[in-house]
Amino acid sequence: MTETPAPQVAPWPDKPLAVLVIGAGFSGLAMAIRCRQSGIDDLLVVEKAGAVGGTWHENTYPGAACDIPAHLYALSFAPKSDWTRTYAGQPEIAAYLRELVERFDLTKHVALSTAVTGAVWDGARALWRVETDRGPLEARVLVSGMGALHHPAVPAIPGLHTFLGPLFHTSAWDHGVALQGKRVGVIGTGASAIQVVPAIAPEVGRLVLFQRTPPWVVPRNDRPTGPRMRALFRRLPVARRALRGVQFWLREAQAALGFTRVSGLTRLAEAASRRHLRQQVADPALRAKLAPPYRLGCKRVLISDDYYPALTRPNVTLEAGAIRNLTPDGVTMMDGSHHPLDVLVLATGFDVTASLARVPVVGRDGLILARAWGERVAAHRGVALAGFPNFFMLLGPNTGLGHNSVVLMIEAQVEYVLACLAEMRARKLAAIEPTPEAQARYLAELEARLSGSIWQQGGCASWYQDAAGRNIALWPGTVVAYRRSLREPDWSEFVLTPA
Ligand code: N01
Repeated sequence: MTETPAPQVAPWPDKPLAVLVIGAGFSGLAMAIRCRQSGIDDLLVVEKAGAVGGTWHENTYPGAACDIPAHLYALSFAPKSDWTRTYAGQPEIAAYLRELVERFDLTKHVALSTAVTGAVWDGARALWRVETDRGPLEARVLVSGMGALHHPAVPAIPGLHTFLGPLFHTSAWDHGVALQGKRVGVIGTGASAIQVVPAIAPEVGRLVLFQRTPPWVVPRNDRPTGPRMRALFRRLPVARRALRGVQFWLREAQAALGFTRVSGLTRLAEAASRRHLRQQVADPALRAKLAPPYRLGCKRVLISDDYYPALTRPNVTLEAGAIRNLTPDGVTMMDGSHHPLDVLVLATGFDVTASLARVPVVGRDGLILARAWGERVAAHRGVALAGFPNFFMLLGPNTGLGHNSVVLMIEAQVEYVLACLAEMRARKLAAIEPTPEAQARYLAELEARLSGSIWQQGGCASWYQDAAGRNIALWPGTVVAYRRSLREPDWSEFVLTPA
């Protein structure tokens, strides 16, 4: 009888690691791959889920897909020739991320089902003491790849928990709940909702979509990528790179042409979106409900070819009034009307501040991350933090994008961290952290660029903003400009502590 080989798992380290990465999504895996390629093998990625993939492992709601073309949404050093569509669906992206583990021989570097519960900087030993639900770990350098869209925003609707039917958030879809023939309510009309609604509308009995603010929607033009095209990309990598280049520069041009401001480009895109609405929705009353009352680009611009048509189905109702409360059997509106429901889906997005500060991190002299961020969530160049030596964040504050692939931002940050690690080795440093002055200067420049931006001036509120209305999520420029700002770390911006 042949024995089944035991699955390979990361051995639990018994001495301080060179690098500990939290999270095995795009950020954590990119960091791990590039560390190994740079000769850093003393590395562990801890992931609380039972599989790698991060947001692409967790968001399995029907219709989940990426709104950036697949070739552009892949890591530059881990291309994939055989994406099956222009825009990949969640299963294909999650599979891509899982395959990276084997492709780059990461299995023994990834500890799954391991949640980090806290991290404390030990100044005397110049290392991070990290608590996990599987035991303690120590590491010279701690990298957070925890992501910003992670902590579900549960709306404060009175009576929410009195609803007796199944109720779940899009990021924790309950696949055990059959929707066939059911009366289903969906609250929210963001990127998640516009994918869920067309995916489930044909199977449910009735769907009521509760809209607070209508989004701007533009055409998606998604297509399958046929076997010939895939074969071409496999045989001729230059063709794949050329396509990725076109996809990249088309998006960069939008930012360069002023998509971060109310501009001529805004008016052009608004006209295209209104045309899209006119072409897809014949009923003027429904069209009026779907007309956004703010400037395009203020919230994330949504791309879809099947969202508006789904709203014209006879079994779908768009409810644009304000919700008063939930009852055990449905949703009651401010005007007193009542929608009886069997299932309720919260497509209400994420709490960015809570996501970023989820794990209690304590830096130098007992400085608590949440307290350091009391004034404003911020990081030097979006990556490092004054008061937190040898700590780096991937996709940290103000490094998300509205116009291009965030994978490009992650890669720039990973290279910046690697440059810091190389400098630490070369100069035999015990610790590296940005100076408070450099961080404050960077933040002042950022704030100046954000103050006149469309996200602040476009007449909307969005998840990009914190409770005080400041944009803490997006980078206000091109990817090229961000990459340039990270290419050569300026060591005068750092406190370098010798070993
Ligand atoms: O969340 P959202 P999301 N009563 O915050 C509404 C990424 N993503 O999960 O606009 C009624 O955008 C809220 O209304 P309003 C992407 O970066 C990417 O959809 O605040 N409604 C809004 O309509 C995206 O931007 C993909 O007035 C309430 C909705 O809930 C980010 O994730 C796919 C409410 C929340 O929309 C978040 O998208 C999916 C209340 N009390 C997600 N509270 C890709 O394709 C909130 N709402 C890559």
